[in-house]
Amino acid sequence: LVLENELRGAVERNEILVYYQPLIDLHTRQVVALEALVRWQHPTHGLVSPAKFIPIAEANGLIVPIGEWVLRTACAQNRAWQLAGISPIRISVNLSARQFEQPNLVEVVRQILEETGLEPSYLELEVTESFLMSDIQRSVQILQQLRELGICLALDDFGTGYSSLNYLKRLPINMLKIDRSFVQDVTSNPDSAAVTDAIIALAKSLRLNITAEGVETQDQLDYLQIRGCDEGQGFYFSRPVPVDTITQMLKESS
Ligand code: G
Ligand code: G
Ligand code: MN
Ligand code: NA
Repeated sequence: LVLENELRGAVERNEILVYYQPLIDLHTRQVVALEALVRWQHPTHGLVSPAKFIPIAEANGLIVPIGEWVLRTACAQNRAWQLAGISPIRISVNLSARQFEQPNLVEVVRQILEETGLEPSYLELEVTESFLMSDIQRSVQILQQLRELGICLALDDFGTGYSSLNYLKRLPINMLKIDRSFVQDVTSNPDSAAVTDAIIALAKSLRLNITAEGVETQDQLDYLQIRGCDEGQGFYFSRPVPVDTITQMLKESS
């Protein structure tokens, strides 16, 4: 409860930060995208994980202004990197169910793109099956409108939700992100390997790009690369890091 009260105003007090984690093209080994991951720099508790405060913010609606702030910050930062001469990459931002329910979501995204001057193809939004499936007809409509802005859409945590394949083929998305629970033991658990193989095959037959999350070892990377995964993300490459650290990494590889 204390945390909840303190979360109100955390944005205004500049306590909310965006960390960035690279996504690597497994064919070229270049950084092709960054996922924006929010953090709360609490004055006494230190760095609070989103796993702790996002559920609170979801429950009381604060996720809407916080999520919008993260989106604006990430788009503005990506534009700033491009202006600084860094090779253009996508910025990927997580959307919460509450944001997706807002009637003005598409307009907010359009406005942020306009305001920051970021070319839409360099923005990706991550959505999850669970909140799309509650009203599939509306979801398809909203996703279509977002696609028409020219941005990319990724289905996050794929394999953990309840999506029927019949729904999946109707979703106008570009990318599937294999949940890290499968990647974690893909080289030791035949069931995880089977699910991972099936998701990759599914993505290919639907002509979707495929990212593996939670890559932590060379063996996992080798497995995913041989199976034809397009992109990888995980501690093997880099943890989520503060903006100054990622800026340095991008400059060194540009
Ligand atoms: O960065 P970390 O692994 O601690 O994130 C934990 C969870 O918080 C993940 O499920 C991630 O998707 C979620 N998360 C991180 N940043 C954001 C954000 O800006 N918005 C939303 N809705 N979720 C986020
Ligand atoms: O739900 P979502 O996929 O957005 O979650 C992203 C979260 O996954 C972030 O909190 C990030 O810290 C975490 N993460 C990223 N890479 C790895 C990894 O290699 N291993 C583990 N355990 N977590 C990771
Ligand atoms: Mn994500
Ligand atoms: Na995920």
